[in-house]
This record gives sequence, structure tokens and C-alpha cells, in this order.
Amino acid sequence: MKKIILSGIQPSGALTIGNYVGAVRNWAKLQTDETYCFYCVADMHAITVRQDPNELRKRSFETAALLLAAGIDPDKSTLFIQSQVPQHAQLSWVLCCNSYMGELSRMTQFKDKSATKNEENINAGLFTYPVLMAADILLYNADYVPVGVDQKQHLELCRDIAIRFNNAYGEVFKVPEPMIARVGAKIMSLQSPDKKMSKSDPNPNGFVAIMDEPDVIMKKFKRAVTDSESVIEYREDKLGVSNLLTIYATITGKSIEESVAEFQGMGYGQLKIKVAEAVIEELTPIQTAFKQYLANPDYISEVLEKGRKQASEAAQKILDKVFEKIGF
Ligand code: AQP
Repeated sequence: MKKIILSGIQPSGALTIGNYVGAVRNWAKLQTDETYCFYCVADMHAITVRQDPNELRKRSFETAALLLAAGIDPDKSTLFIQSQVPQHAQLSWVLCCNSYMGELSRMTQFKDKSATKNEENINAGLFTYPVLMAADILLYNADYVPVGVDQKQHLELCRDIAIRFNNAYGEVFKVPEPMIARVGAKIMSLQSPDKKMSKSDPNPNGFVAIMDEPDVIMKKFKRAVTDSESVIEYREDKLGVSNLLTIYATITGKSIEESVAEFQGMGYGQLKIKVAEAVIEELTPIQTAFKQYLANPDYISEVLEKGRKQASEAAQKILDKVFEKIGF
């Protein structure tokens, strides 16, 4: 029996090196003989924040192309767009009726994202986002869910909902395990290193997008916020420098200790240039592959249509069981 892996990414902006290091890069590596992977472009999650419709459609398509460029192999995995598989919305409703306002109110992502808005402007989708995420996972009997640290709390909620449902109606759902990288699970903003790097950051200098040109990447790293000391150490009170070291270590595959040792005697300027160079080297082949995929949109559409069918078929099996259990 192969282990089932599921993960998703929102097309809510240009994918960042945070998304890459924390999630996407590992997705390709998880395609082995012992696993079967479902990867989705989570456009339904993206509309919890108002999106321009044409932009969203374009970004969903481009995100799929970028995932192919990052090594997702449609012969080994199912790659699909979430909104094209209606079972996600159907199961989400059932799970909403098995989730509590109290537990959803405690989700830090909801608290963070709603903190900037007036109460009347917080849409209910932002609140029930983790329930849709639970549906995404439980629909495919996922064993493991590779995510960045920011999604750990949502994963725990998903497990609670699955266990609660199974206790109430009998065993239907497999209870999934999170899969979180040891290093790089939370890349911080280059401008506010106390905040997570996010693709929807209104300040483009806060993130490096996978598709940023090399000179843009270099400029963004050169502007990265550090501190007033000049010593390169990995320390809790040196958020900016530690973040640069984390990016360097994850991209090069070196340990933090090795990276710190490598930069001894250098200044922040040199550190920034070296990190930028490593990132550019890693991203260049992905950028080239992305452009090649985009030049062949029919191929991407074909992959997504195949993914839609495979995902729908797998999801319907679980949904049928759920509907039967709850009396539909
Ligand atoms: N900064 C990060 N470091 C490590 N991993 C990260 N992830 C996101 N940011 C970082 C991981 O990327 C995967 C896809 O994330 P998502 O698109 O589903 O949503 P998100 O976590 O909300 O990502 P963003 O970039 O912050 O998007 P916006 O700005 O739209 O909210 C997840 O596995 C996530 O953990």
C-alpha cells in the first residue's frame, strides 16, 4: 500500500522562496515508489481575500506550470485545480457542521488576517478556511501533509475534525500526519524578519518570488533588514541574519552550523550577496522550465484535465462514504 501525500498552494500571488523551501521543493522529492501524491492549486482558498477574476484564473494556471517546473511529474502525481473538483466544497460543508466556532476562533492565521479588518469586513470564508483545508486532506485519505510551520495548527484542527467525525459516525477518515521540514519551515520577510514571508505581502521587497529576475533577487537581498552589529551568528535576537542563514542553508543543503562557519570573518554585505547567488543558482533552472511549460499551454490544460478526473474519482469514493454515514 502506497502512502498518500496531499498538499496545496494558493494562487494568491507570486510564489515565494518561502513557499518553495517550506513546501513545493519537498513535493517533488516526495514522489517515490512508496508514495502517491495529490497536489492542488487551492484557488478556493485564495478567494478568502478578494481577487481579480482574470488574474486569479491566470495565476492558477501559472501556478500549475510552476509546480511542473519545480518537478511535479503528472505521471507520478495528480496535479489539479481545487475548484474543478466540487467534492471539496461538498465535504467542506459537512465538516463545517462538525466544527466549532470556538476552535476556529483560535486559529492564528484567522486572527492575524482578520486583525487588519473591521469586523463587518471579515468574510466567513476566512473563518472557515481551515475546514475547507481539512476537506482537501480528508477527501484523499492522505497519510502525510507536507506544509510549512504556519499550517501546523490547521493540520491539528484537521486531525481533530477527522477523529470527531469518526467517533460520531464510525471510521471514515484516515487521520493525517503533518510533515514539516526541520529547517526552512518558516522563512521570514526580508523587510520585517519578525513576520513570515508571504506572497500577498504588499511590500515586494519583503519576499523573493520564484520568478524574480536575478538582478531583482540580488537587489532584494541587498536591501534585506539585518541589525546594527556586524557579526554573522544564528541567534534569536538576530532575526534578519538568522533568516538569511536559514535561506542559505536550506537552498544549499548545508547545516546552519556549516553555513555560519562559512561566513566567519565576512560582513553582512558579503553574506547577502552569497545568499542571493545561491538562490539565483537554485531558481534559474526552474525559471527556464516554467517558461518552456508556459509556451505550451495545451499541455498544461491536458495535465490539469487528467488531474481533475483522477482527483474527482478518488474524492467521490470518500464523499460517498460520508454521505451514506450522515444520512444523505
Ligand atoms: N514563509 C514561509 N516559509 C515556509 N513555508 C511557507 N509556506 C508559506 N509561507 C512560508 C508554505 O507554503 C505552502 C503553501 O502556502 P499557501 O499558499 O497555501 O498559503 P500560506 O501559508 O498563507 O502562504 P503565503 O505565501 O503566506 O500566502 P498568502 O500571502 O496568500 O497568505 C504551505 O505549506 C505553507 O506552509
